[in-house]
Amino acid sequence: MLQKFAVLIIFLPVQFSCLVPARAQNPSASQASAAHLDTATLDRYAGQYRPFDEPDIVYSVFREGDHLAIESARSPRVTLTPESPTGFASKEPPLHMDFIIDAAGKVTGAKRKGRSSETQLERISGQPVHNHFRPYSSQVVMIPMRDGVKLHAIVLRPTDTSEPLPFLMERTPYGVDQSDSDFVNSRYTELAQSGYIFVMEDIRGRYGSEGQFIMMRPIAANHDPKSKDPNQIDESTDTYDTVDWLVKNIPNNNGRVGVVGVSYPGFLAAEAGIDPHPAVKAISPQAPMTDVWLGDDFFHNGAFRQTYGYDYVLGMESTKENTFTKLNEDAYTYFLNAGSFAAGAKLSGSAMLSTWQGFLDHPAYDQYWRSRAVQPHLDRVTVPTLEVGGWWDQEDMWGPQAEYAALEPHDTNHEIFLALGPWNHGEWGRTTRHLGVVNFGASTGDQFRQQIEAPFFAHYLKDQPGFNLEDTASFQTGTNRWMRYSHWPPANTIERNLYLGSNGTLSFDKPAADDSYTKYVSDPANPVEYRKRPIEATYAPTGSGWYTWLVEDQTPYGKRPDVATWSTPVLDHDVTVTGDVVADLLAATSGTDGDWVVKLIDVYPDDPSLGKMSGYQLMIVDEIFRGRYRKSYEHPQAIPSNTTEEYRYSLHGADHVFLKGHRMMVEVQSSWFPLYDRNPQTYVPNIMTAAPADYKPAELRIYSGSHIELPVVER
Ligand code: PG9
Repeated sequence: MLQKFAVLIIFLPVQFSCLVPARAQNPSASQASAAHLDTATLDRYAGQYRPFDEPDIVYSVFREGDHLAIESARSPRVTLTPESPTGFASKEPPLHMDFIIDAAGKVTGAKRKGRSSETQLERISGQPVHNHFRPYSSQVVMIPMRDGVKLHAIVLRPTDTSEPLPFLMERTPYGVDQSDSDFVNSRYTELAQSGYIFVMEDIRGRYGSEGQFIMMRPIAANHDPKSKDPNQIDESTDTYDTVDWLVKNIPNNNGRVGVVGVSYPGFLAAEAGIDPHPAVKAISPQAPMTDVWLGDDFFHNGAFRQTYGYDYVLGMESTKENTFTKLNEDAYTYFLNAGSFAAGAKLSGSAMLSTWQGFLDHPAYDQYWRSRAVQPHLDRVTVPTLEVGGWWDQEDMWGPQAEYAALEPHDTNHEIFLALGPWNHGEWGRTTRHLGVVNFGASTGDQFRQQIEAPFFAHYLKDQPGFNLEDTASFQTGTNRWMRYSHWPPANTIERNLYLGSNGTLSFDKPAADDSYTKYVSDPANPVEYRKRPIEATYAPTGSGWYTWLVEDQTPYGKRPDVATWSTPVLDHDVTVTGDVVADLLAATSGTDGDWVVKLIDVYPDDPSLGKMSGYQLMIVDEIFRGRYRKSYEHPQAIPSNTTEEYRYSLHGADHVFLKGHRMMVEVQSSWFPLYDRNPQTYVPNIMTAAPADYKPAELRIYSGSHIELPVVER
């Protein structure tokens, strides 16, 4: 989670993510010229305003001398300088407010323009309400590790109490300098109100910390705290040494430490639970990247996430600090013209970066990736753990479910918990009812933080009552309600197969055994775009469709001749799918390698009263599989041409109700470009370095009997 902009959660509703790049200053704001307005004019604007589509966010505007100021319950005060009688602006964060005045001269609302979003606000009261941020003081420390390297951290403590408090720590590669009182109040609103000694630490080799950064540093064999062997340090030992130093050196602590983080910091939170320091009493890995070859950031089932690998590594390994601003052209064109990933990396003009080299040298699941995987180390419960994940997490959807699945069998004391919601990467940190255009009816992130996350840490770090989660909290989509389960996936489901029949039919009835098939031609010269073009850089400073691509309307893609589609009739009853969904394809290719992408889609009725959701095709679960790995992830093999093979793989968990009146749809395609690199469809030893002549069209056939395995809750 890149913290620098997290303080802008409320001001940047679309952009808040775990990794949001540094942005250029808004030129129109910096060029704004001040206008002088009298106090009576300024006072007219005072009041509360809220976005029409996000009623849980309430901004208060009030006069401060000859300026206006704006704040909300989760965002610090920003001074707005008058530019005109109705227009006000701030340079940093870039923000414009244009007030709307009706014919009677009454201020009725405002247009609010942030870095990359514009919102219409209605004025709901003439009385502003000030937020109540708890005051925190901060201290910078350098913490010695067992090998002598010192790590930079900021320690923040509430100044309004002298009681001994627990620590709540986030370790991060994304920089901690912005961690002040406003930051913790905005980012960790409920936890900051509760009161913790917050510790924000730069990991080894990043920002203010010494030592060398190694992306997803492999877990060392020896975690003996007395060892000083520089070859036996990892993020787990660095956490151990940090905790040891904190409890001994920061006064007035209660001897307990919690560790929290989203994404890379989520991976770091999980590492805090591997041979933990005895003071670590609770951890919450949130969207933790867990195995970047099997299912998280860099590969999924062996298919390489080219644009993500390119952008993220460039942003992280070019310098000690984030530089996420490259690639100004449509990534589809850039990577198509480049050819292979090796050619794309060369074209960038950057020196070869360590993890890029890792991609080139280790396309298969070898020791390089296995040594970075976390789940094999989760073979016992060491500390109460709250795993958190989003149904539409575009980066680390796999990790939280995989970590829970690894820990749960060892959970004899009821200390492993899971929260799953309708979120993209880190969205539970925001106040919003939406993901893209999909409205879930409530600010589910607020509900999670208030009812699950804050009580979890208060219970284990402060012995406070209020944490009542038995095991899993899941926000069920479709019905849009929170469910609680004693285990994930819950046991009360029946596995039912949804068959991909001939002529695009999709049915729970098994088709007669025959050799019918559906076919399409996949041409690497014209791969299926994974989201609307132009495809901006992952964390493009001007905004990017990356954050919401998994909830994008799939309608345009099904119209392509190289996307096969199956659909049920309109449902005459609700179908509830709760648990892991699996694709089982019986398929053949005329080539010798190939990718399979399977998507399970909820098709909304054509109904104008649904507004933007009329006829919408919403992906519920989806996944890719690289054919060469069908027998072994470590030892790829060519696919025999025109021969039926079975491809059975997980599309991951869902808790979704396909409502009566909707249709269920399945799509299969063989490219998802440029997020995933193109499969040449001719077997080559290393796709990363495939030559232009290796890329060939292939005919793909999906045979009768292919199906999706659904865990269905019977009516
Ligand atoms: N998804 C990012 C990441 C984590 C781990 C490895 C690579 C990338 C992140 O948001 O931190």
